[in-house]
Amino acid sequence: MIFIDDIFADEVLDSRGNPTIRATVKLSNGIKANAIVPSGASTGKREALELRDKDNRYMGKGVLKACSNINSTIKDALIGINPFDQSLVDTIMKNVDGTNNYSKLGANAVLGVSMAVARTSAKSLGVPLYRYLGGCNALVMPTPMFNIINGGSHANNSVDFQEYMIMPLNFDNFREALRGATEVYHSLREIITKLGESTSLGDEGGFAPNLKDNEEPLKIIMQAIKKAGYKPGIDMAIAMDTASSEFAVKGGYRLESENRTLSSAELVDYFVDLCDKYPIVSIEDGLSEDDWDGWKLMSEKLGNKIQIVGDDLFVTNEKILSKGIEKGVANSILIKPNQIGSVSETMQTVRLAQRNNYKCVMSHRSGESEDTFIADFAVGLNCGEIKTGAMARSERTAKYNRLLEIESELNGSEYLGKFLFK
Ligand code: 2PG
Ligand code: MG
Repeated sequence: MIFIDDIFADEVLDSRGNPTIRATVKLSNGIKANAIVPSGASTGKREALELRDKDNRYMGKGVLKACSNINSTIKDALIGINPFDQSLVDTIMKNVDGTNNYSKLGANAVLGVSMAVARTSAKSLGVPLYRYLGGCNALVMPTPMFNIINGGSHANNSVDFQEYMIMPLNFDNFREALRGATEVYHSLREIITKLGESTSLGDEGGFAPNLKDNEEPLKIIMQAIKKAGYKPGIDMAIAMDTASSEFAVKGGYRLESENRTLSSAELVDYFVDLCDKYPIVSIEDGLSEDDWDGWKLMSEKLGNKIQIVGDDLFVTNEKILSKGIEKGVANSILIKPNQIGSVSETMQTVRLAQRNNYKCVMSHRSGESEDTFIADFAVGLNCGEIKTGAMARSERTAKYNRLLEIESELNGSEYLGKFLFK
């Protein structure tokens, strides 16, 4: 029987120049693979704990303790274990940690090993990772949400909302969808240049110009879609992640660029108005993670028209998602493996969502690396949607390029774009 023979972690860098973990797993048959863990900036407060050293190295952001947890405790617990039993591997780590948010070992340590075990197992069987994770049912190429204007905590511009994204809909396959959306991105650069604004990029590869309010990005995206020769709402739709927990203040939401503070009902009305004016098909984190009443209101007003996606709200957590389902809050969930801490728990949350007709959007973090695990994960779980930044900066394009590779491997793959928002 093949078993886990060795595990090793080292500290490497992410796309923001912050330290992160690269975990390597070696099996008894000599096969070895690794995984690099991502890291968020606008994190939800109920996410599993990311263990940082908090000492004088790297402004406190070192991950040597988490690496040492892998190199000692986790390694001792997993040596000799069957790597093909992902759920057993993840359960062992959960039990060794013993807390409900991985505050002992660090969710970054646990996820690194969890992903590396899956990748090494796939390699050992000689099957692609998406096939290992999803079996022969893994066939759906996700429709991407390309984040082409960055604001909020991902840029130092004037825009309060964090992400303005485009979703290519009227395309036959992923490759063509990527081409169309990339043409829009380049058109947008020209428009921003003409405005005399900066075309420098934010953390996720979208442009980060200073614009006069939070609606202006939508106006220039509409121009860019048309300039590239596409029809807004038909070929290209718009999605947003306002990341509203980031600008929630006591009793409301502070929109600095508009110099006004809105109540949650007013913010929902603002979204209703934007949805009337623009082809918006999805809004993520429209309200803050603690504003369940606001979420309920937004779900009532917009839930049968667009995707209402919970990110900071659900933090990929099965229990919190259950509460949302019970209360009729949101209709979609963002899936970020490092919010919950392991491959198996991520899959469990996706299963619960899919059983209850909540759409699943597989997602990167704003701090990323060359690791492409989420591309395979999105296909493996037939998520149907993925959000992994702009079509620029290698840590983002790595995922899109991996999806191109997957699409050319798959026979009879489905690209959901055409059917998602009918
Ligand atoms: C989000 C993510 C990814 P972060 O809010 O959805 O875009 O950002 O990783 O900073 O939480
Ligand atoms: Mg988000």
